[in-house]
Amino acid sequence: MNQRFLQACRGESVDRPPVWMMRQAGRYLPEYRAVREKVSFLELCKSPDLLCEVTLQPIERYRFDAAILFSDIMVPLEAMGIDLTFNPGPVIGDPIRSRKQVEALRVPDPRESVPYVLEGVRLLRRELESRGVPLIGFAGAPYTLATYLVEGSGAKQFTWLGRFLAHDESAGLLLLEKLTQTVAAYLEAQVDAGAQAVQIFDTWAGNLGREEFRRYCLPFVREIVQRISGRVPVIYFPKGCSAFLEDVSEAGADVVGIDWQLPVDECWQRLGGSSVQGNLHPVTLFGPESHVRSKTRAILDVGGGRGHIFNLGHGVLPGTPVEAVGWMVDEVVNWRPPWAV
Ligand code: 1CP
Repeated sequence: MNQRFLQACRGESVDRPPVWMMRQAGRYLPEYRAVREKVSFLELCKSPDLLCEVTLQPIERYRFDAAILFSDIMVPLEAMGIDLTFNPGPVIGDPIRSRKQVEALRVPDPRESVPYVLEGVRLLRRELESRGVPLIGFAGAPYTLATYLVEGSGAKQFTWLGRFLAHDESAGLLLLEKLTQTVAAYLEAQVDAGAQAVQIFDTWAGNLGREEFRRYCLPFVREIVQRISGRVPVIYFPKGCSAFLEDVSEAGADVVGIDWQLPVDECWQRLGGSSVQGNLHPVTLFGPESHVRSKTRAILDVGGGRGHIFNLGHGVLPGTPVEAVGWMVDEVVNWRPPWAV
């Protein structure tokens, strides 16, 4: 088993940083698009065999040090009583905008509501064992999930959620609490099924100011981290929050995912102790080979070594050239810390 990724999560020394890429399994790979021509996105997420196949695609193509389960952050919410479709992003049939709707939401048992995800995790562990690659499970953070449930689809300003929290904050907090219970049980079930680390995606946390982050993200994420972190490493990725990383560190995650706003070494200092994951700007991969390689090396030279997991600063973009991902991975796997040369 390649232990590099799990060791780096725990801040142990490694020969070189591990590398994987957020959204590594969909979007840019022709072999993914070939599967998607045959089935809808939700059908894919609900088929253990297909989700397993798609998870393995980037592992077959590149020397990634970890695989991430193929699913979507919205999948575990359907059984709360949500009418969920994808076009191509999540679309909610009856957006949650009243206390009554929040009260009607259920907190499902994942073993009953998403058996296909858990079966997919078990299948993947078997497949990945022979390849020596660990498996990362994931979920959305409560605030980010709430943006979709309240807005009804992807949005830019989150005006409905802001309005809801301003008019009836206690109902909004109850929604975040129900999402917290759903996500924690979902991640626990993934760990029971074999996930060796988990990542919590808080893609829209950066829409909040520090005080709102402390009120609407931090306590809920901290509760989820407390339930999982003793068992497997937890990565928390609150995108756009580098202005208040000291507050982010209070979530207690083993690893903090960072976007491209600050260099890795400065994030380490401000986080005080956790490992850091990131942070190549995804647009870099549209540049020529020399550009991709030098930007990758620049991050390794400030991060590198202990407590750094190489990744992009957000998900790989649709249309990213497949060769560019190869150049990036090649730089990481051949990099050695200066003290080892
Ligand atoms: O047609 C398709 O194939 C659907 C496109 C798609 C895919 C490939 C969606 C809809 N979700 C996914 C998979 C997915 N989503 C993964 C699997 C792993 C992988 O691609 O390697 C993961 C980890 C996610 C997580 C996710 N979904 C996030 C958090 C990460 C991030 O990128 O910020 C978010 C915000 C979503 C919501 C979502 N689902 C799909 C889309 C297009 C979106 C974004 C909608 C928006 O614009 O707000």
